[in-house]
Amino acid sequence: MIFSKFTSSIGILLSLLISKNVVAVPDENIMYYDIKNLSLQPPYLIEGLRNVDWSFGNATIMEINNYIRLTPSLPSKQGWLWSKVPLISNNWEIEFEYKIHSKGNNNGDGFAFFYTSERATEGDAFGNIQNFKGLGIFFDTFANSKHGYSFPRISAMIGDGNLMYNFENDGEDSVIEACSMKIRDQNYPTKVKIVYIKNTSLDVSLTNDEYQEYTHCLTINKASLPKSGYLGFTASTGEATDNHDIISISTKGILDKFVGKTGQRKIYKSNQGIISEEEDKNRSNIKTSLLVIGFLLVICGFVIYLLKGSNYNFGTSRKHRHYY
Ligand SMILES: *[C@@H]1O[C@H](CO)[C@@H](O)[C@H](O)[C@H]1NC(C)=O
Ligand SMILES: *[C@@H]1O[C@H](CO)[C@@H](O)[C@H](O)[C@H]1NC(C)=O
Ligand SMILES: *[C@@H]1O[C@H](CO)[C@@H](O)[C@H](O)[C@H]1NC(C)=O
Ligand SMILES: [Ca+2]
Repeated sequence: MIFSKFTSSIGILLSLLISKNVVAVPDENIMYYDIKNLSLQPPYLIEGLRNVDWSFGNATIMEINNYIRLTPSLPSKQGWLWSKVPLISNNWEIEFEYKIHSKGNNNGDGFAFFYTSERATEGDAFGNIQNFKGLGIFFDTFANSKHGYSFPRISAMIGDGNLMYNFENDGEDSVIEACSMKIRDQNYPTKVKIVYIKNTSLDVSLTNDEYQEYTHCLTINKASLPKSGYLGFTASTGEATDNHDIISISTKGILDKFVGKTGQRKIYKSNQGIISEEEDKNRSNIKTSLLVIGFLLVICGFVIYLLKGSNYNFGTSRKHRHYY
């Protein structure tokens, strides 16, 4: 009686555990912390006509509730948007939304994201200096020379202050990793995610109309960036033109104690192709439930052993008594 009650309650427990909603998994959010002074959402202008955390210049305009237009679709423009404070986290994740679009047919040149020691210094690398110190990721929509790959091209370079980004060959001398993907004239809002784990890896993934989940673009292994860096977005046009709009920026620090985990997960992702966050979570859910089930089975076995043991003793002692 007691035993059958016990097994049925174990059965209920097990079935509860197998349904994944009941399984306790560590909250993934606690490995991140939001960095408000390096993030940006509409309305962009809060205090009068200023933004307290970001400044912008040259051809760049802010349409208060809609976008920050780095350049309009007009010839020979350049513009910039830079954070006022540097990012100082060892490990971080930056997500931003952008839109590149125009009515014309001759489109370019593109925009760039920077994490650099200097800020707001204008030049010929999509509106920023060519020998920046830190990370540059270029969203290059115009092929300035011939290549064996297609455009638009997303490419990454880590500069030391001497290395130059050469726009005439689309950075071929200095780019470390790159991928080709459609990034202009998309119907849906498009996003980029950049994850940096100090001295370990830098990952870039993005979305477009075709890939609405984050899709891996490039990884730089053993990436090492300056200890702190300002965040910048710059764009330029020449004869080829586009509107280059930044819509939102979200910056998060990743706590050091979670780095091994995140690093591993990222490597796992890039080796195994793209696994959505949801699938990833399910996998760890299953792992957790298997562990819990295993543990319960051991306890269950132990209890059965004890119950059987006492039955046996009881029986034998009775037999004993009978025998005598
Ligand atoms: C920006 O925010 C981060 C984290 O929230 C903080 O550590 C840092 O001191 C802030 N910087 C400035 C200049 O306020
Ligand atoms: C603004 O951009 C133009 C190119 O469009 C450039 O020639 C000019 O030097 C820039 N202005 C400033 C103040 O840097
Ligand atoms: C990271 O790399 C830099 C430069 O390569 C080096 O000076 C530093 O000691 C490294 N830090 C860690 C924690 O490995
Ligand atoms: Ca180019």
